[in-house]
Amino acid sequence: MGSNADNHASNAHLTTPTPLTGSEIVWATLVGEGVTDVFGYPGGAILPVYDALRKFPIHHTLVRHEQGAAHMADGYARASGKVGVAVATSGPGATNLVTGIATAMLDSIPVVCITGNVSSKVLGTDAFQEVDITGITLPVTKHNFLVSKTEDIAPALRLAFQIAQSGRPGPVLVDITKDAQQGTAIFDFAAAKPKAYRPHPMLHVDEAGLEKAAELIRNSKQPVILAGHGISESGAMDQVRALAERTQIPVALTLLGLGAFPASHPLNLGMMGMHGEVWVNDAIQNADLLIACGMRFDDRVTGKLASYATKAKKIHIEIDPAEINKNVKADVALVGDLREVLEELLPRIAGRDGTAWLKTIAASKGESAVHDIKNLPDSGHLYAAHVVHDLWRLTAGEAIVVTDVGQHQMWEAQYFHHEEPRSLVTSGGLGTMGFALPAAIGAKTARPAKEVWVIAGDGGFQMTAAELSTIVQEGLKINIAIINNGYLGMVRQWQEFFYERNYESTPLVSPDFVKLADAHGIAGLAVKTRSEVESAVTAARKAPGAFLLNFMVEKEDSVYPMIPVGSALHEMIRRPGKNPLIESSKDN
Ligand SMILES: Cc1cc2nc3c(=O)[nH]c(=O)nc-3n(C[C@H](O)[C@H](O)[C@H](O)COP(=O)(O)OP(=O)(O)OC[C@H]3O[C@@H](n4cnc5c(N)ncnc54)[C@H](O)[C@@H]3O)c2cc1C
Ligand SMILES: Cc1ncc(C[n+]2csc(CCOP(=O)(O)OP(=O)(O)O)c2C)c(N)n1
Ligand SMILES: [Mg+2]
Repeated sequence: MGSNADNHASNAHLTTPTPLTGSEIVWATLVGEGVTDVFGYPGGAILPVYDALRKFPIHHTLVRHEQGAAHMADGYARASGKVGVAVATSGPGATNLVTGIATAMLDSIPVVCITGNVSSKVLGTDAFQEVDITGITLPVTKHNFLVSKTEDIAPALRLAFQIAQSGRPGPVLVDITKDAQQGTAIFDFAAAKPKAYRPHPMLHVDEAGLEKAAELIRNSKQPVILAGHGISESGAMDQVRALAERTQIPVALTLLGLGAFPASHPLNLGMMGMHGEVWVNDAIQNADLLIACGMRFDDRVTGKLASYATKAKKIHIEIDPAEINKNVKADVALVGDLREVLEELLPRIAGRDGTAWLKTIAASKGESAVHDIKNLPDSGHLYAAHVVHDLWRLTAGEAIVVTDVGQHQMWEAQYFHHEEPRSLVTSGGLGTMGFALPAAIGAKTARPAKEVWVIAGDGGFQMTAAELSTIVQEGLKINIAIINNGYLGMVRQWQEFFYERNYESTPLVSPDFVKLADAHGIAGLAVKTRSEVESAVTAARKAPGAFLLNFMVEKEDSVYPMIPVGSALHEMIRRPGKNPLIESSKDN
């Protein structure tokens, strides 16, 4: 643990050009960029940087595995909107970051990773713990740098922060050789400022495009807004809401869009895609206009492209020109920052009557809700849906939920209703198991006043469970819900549906998670019945420190509905049988 807030010497460096070592320049630049927290793990090639940390007001969280550092920086960024920072040594330290960097890349998260490397004189000689980490991370970073001169450190780091946050956000890696860390140069923070960010030449919205979009909206009878992750990244929540309310157009959300438009809003339809609600996907398939706001038509969202929303014109509002016409052809592309584009579009849009279309959707909703299991009377079985639903009821409006990847992630998306942006932290694009526990540490560090819940599967939790020690060392109040179904559940579900129930390598033996927590000094409870859920959640919330709940849920439950890979959006697998699995949307 290293909190160096009582050292004041550093800030003066920001205004007066001063000779500093490369290591000091690293921290002085981070201070100048407003960084207060970093997540990392030391080693020989980054040791000069660690040695200089005590002089700067930056808190360092010591992780248990560098993958954790990258996920923590990522969770920090997702929960706060700020840049997350991870630090690691050369060789294995750097390669351990890679999964976390790729996770941030796929979901466009601004993260800066700083790695040490061997001295520039021995670069390329297979020196001890030398890897070409800029080469390795080239395809999973937005940009990366190999810095071998002390005077280049500050400009590279400042540029890294600019690149990570500008346009479509993403991870940037700065690899600094040991001799550059040890050398001395004049540190001039102001002079190291990157040139003003020049948006991509295509980043402009032309009058004609705006007019065409307004006309399509005016003439549409069955429009749907597709709300994505770009809404929270752009801060366009108010503009999207204004668009929906003025035009009475219903809003379907991607997994990463959840929270960007309030779940309780009457125009909110719910999640679209592979495990989205049936009425949402049906509305998209029957739409005559889709207005895509900061979403990239992922294959989990579109299903089979050839039969995706064939009757609909598409307006695509998106900051990255590479996303336009990548998966789905746009009739109108408005390339730019979503909030800015909507601010230009909104004055051109008048009110319209959406009653008929909203009625049609409401009619399809009644019988096809996914809110089935939670409406069942208590049969003595504990379903994950019960757990997530109770968690939502008890923490509504308070909690940031950080999920892992698998069935529990989808049940969270279906049964936890997010009202605010940045209240769901989840790995969508890479779908990285092991993400939740470390990402929650990042989220709690960024927003200490918020209640933070991890919802993880028994499989994914074990991938990064070592970070329980980090929680204890940092004294963080994080609540952990393990949805323990004894399986790599999502893979088991695919085996059930598509591989004749051949449960090869998916049954999973786990430790007693409550005892594991206890060994770390973390309190916990096992929960086996539905009637215990509420009191257990309340106990966890009331406990002063971290708390782990091991929910022993039904082993072979599946996530419904589901679009099989390669099928169209309307070809969903529905929950089999009728009673007692009643499907109704009454209890939401
Ligand atoms: C097991 C599993 C199941 C899944 N099932 C589903 C499912 O059923 N439904 C579902 O929706 N997803 C599902 N996903 C997630 C899915 O894989 C994608 O991650 C998700 O759909 C992407 O959502 P998005 O396009 O909103 O976000 P991103 O992939 O983050 O894309 C955001 C887009 O917004 C753009 N953008 C960023 N900033 C701005 C800005 N300022 N202005 C304008 N544009 C901006 C970016 O360039 C990018 O194109 C699943 C994932 C897993 C692991
Ligand atoms: C690092 C990694 N390895 C493999 C996978 C493939 N995978 C996706 S979901 C899943 C099962 C997850 O099991 P568990 O954590 O128990 O969650 P559950 O689905 O049971 O809720 C697997 C293996 C993955 N997403 N990430
Ligand atoms: Mg499991």
